[in-house]
Amino acid sequence: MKKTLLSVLLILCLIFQTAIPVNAKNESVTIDSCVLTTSSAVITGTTNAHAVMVRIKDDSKSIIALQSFAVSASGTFSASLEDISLTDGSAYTISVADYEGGAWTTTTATVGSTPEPTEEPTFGDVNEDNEINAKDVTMLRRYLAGGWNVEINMLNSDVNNDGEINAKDVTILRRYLAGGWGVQLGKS
Ligand SMILES: [Ca+2]
Ligand SMILES: [Ca+2]
Repeated sequence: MKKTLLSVLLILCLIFQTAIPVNAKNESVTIDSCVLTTSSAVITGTTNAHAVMVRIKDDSKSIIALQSFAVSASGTFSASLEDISLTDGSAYTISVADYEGGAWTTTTATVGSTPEPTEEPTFGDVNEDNEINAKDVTMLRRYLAGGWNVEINMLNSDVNNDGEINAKDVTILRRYLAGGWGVQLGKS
């Protein structure tokens, strides 16, 4: 009788040992960030799951993308979806779940919500043609003379970067173009 009980216990133990990994699904998922552009999406997050399913839906609930991604050993994922078509300025519903099943973790993200990196000014390129030459001096002089309909790049035209556009900037730009020794654009 005792032997039977022991074997039953042993069998139960074996069942639980093998059963635990099988039942260890439906892990919860945390979405840490979503960056959407008009052609791509990068979704990062953390989970104990081995893999995740990522779904993107538009505002009419149509599925735009559905793709699985592996989770790293440290429990993070970075899902990068390429060649998708998203509308600039529109909001999308991003859902991520354990690949083996379970509830979706959902968030919304807007295309283009991340600001573009600000461009460094090209000091001296008054007319924004990507060259610094005599034309820029002419444009700057016309602008300072109050020339009608003169459009200049204000950041680039402050040649000595002192916050003002005036005759000093013309002088420095001319010196620079003449190959003046020690003339640096963007420095007063
Ligand atoms: Ca120019
Ligand atoms: Ca200046």
